Formats: sequence, structure tokens, C-alpha cells
Amino acid sequence: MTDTFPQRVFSGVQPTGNLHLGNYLGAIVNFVAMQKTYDCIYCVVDLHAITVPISVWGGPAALKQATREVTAAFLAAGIDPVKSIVFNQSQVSTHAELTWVFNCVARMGWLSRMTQFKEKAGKDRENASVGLFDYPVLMAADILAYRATHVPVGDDQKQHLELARDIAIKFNNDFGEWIAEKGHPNGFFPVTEPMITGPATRVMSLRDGTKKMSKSDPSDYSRINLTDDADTIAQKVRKAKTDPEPLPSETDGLKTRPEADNLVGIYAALSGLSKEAVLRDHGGSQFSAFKPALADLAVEKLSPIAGEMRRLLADPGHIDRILGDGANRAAAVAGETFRGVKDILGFLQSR
Ligand code: AQP
Repeated sequence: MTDTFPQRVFSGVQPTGNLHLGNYLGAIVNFVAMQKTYDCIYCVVDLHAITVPISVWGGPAALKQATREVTAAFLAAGIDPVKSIVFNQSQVSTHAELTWVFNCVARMGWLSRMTQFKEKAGKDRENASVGLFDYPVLMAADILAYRATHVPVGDDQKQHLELARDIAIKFNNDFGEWIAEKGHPNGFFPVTEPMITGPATRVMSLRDGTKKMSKSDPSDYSRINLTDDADTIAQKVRKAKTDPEPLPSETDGLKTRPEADNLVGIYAALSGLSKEAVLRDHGGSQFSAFKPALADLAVEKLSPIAGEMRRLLADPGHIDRILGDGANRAAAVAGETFRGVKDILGFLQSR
């Protein structure tokens, strides 16, 4: 048997509430587009959600609701759960099992360099969960359980994807002799390609153009949530931080103006135009004119998604059935990978 690594996409979103425009433009829009070309597997990563304190993920009722909400967002945005696999991570045990194996491959030094851990653990690192430190290893297991070749993510996940590549390379090298014996001449795991592309790979906070828009920002005014109604969107855009200058006519003029750059970027991504084209139309405008245009556009693009999410969430049983079916299909693929890993490592297993 030889491995050619058929092209396969995997990506995930955490069910930690407040799914926002950054998640949509940085990730979900690309998930939808990739279904045309690839076999895709999209996961609601609930095991990742519990790496932060319970006060952040909100406890069991909030986790269930957020898991269904992310699933509803996937479906409302256009992910087809028949063509693609849609499931929640905790229903497929291979994610946790493969994480253990990768814990024994990844090095402490690699994980110690992860900036997301440093940011999320903050000053109280001694009190951070081991799970938060191990988050990128679980992410590597998510991807490699499906031997995924392509992973669409926002720019903030770049370092974690590099770690997943390092783990795949080290596993292939450490066990190279036995991997070859088992008939995998190209290594057992593919070295996954990050796909940091699409309309907006890093959407910034509406309150601070130097910080990324984030689910966990304490200020709800920092982000546009996918479930916000039209009035809330308009109010958040109106209150978005800006500077007193009119918009420039060329993108060079945005370089030292992070808030203006962010709003123009969001407008461009939502309208499918380049920033240059947005500035051709709006260069010279005051924010008092540009913000209402941006709010109208955001409402036009996001309201149908919010409406469809509400419709789907009214029938949680339907969402749970989709996740259950997805989990069965995902488990079949991941289980086969893990049997291969056990075989390579020498774990005895009944046939
Ligand atoms: N601001 C962003 N701009 C573009 N893409 C973004 N993503 C997140 N924020 C932005 C992308 O969304 C996908 C799912 O993210 P996640 O659920 O794994 O959470 P995260 O990356 O940790 O970011 P969040 O949503 O802001 O959560 P918190 O507040 O917990 O950090 C990923 O592909 C991510 O790149």
C-alpha cells in the first residue's frame, strides 16, 4: 500500500460563545468555499473550549448551546452537512487518544514558545490548565487524525499550524523505519498546508485596531456577533473607534491608521471588493458617512445568516442529529488513522 495523501480539508471553531465577524470572514467563509474543491471535515472543538476556566466557557448549559450555535452558523453560512462532515470533537475519542501519542512526540520547548498560551495564561501561568498548554497538540491531533492536507484558519492560528507540521515531521522521522515497513513510503502523516487566505485573515477589534476581534474580549462593542440584530450592528459600527481624518484615497494612507484600515478591510471583505476599490468609492468621506454605509452592508450580509441560525436553533434535535451523523462518519476515518498509529508504535490490538 502506498500513501498519496488525498487532498482533504479539516478545520474547527471553538464553542466559547460570541461567534463573531472575525470567525466568519477569517474562517467560515473559506470553509464554505472549499467544499467545491475538497473533501471537508468541520469540527466544533468542544475539547478545546474547556482549556480555559469554567467562568469563561460558561458551564455545561452554555457549552451545549454554544456547540449548537457554532453548528447552526456553519449550516447557515452554507456548509452542506451531507457533502462535508460536521461534528463536535468530544464525540470522536481519537482526538484525545492521538493527543496522548503526540504529547510524547512534541517537545516542551516547542510548546513553551506558543504565543497564544502566553497571552491566554497571562501573568498567572502557574494557574493555567495543563490543557491550555497542550491546546496546540490537541489541534495537531484534530488535523492529523484525518490526515488532512489543508487547514483553512485565520492568521492567529499560524503558529499552531507550524507546530502541527513539526509534529507530523517528527513522528514521520522518529518512526520512519517502522512506517516504511508498514508500507507508507511518504511518511504516515502529511505535512499540512496552512490556508490563511480569503477576504479577511485578521479582523481587528472595533475598540482597538491593534487587537484582534475576539470572542473573549470583555467588551461586546469590540466585535460584531453573528447573532447581533440590525440595530445592535448599527450601534456597534457607529461607536467603533476611529480617528478624526477623512478616509484616504489610497491604501498607503491606511498604514498608520489601524482603526480606519480595519473598517475599510471589513467593508472590502463583506462586499467582495478590494480595499483599493473601497477607497476609490469612499476615499475623502468622513466616518460619519462611511460608518452608516458599512453598517448597512454588514446588516445586509449578516442578517440572513442570523435569521437562518435562529431557525435552525429552534430545533436542537435536528442539529444534534447532524452532529451525531457527522461524528459517526468522522470516527470511521479517524479510527482507521489511529489503528495505523497503533500498528506503527507496537500497541497490540484485537482485529
Ligand atoms: N479576528 C479574527 N480575524 C480572522 N480570523 C479569526 N479567527 C478568530 N478570530 C479571528 C479564526 O476563527 C477560527 C475559529 O477560531 P477559534 O474558535 O479557534 O478561536 P480563536 O482563534 O481562539 O479566536 P477567538 O474566536 O477570538 O476566540 P478567543 O477570544 O478565545 O481567542 C480560527 O480559524 C481563527 O483563526
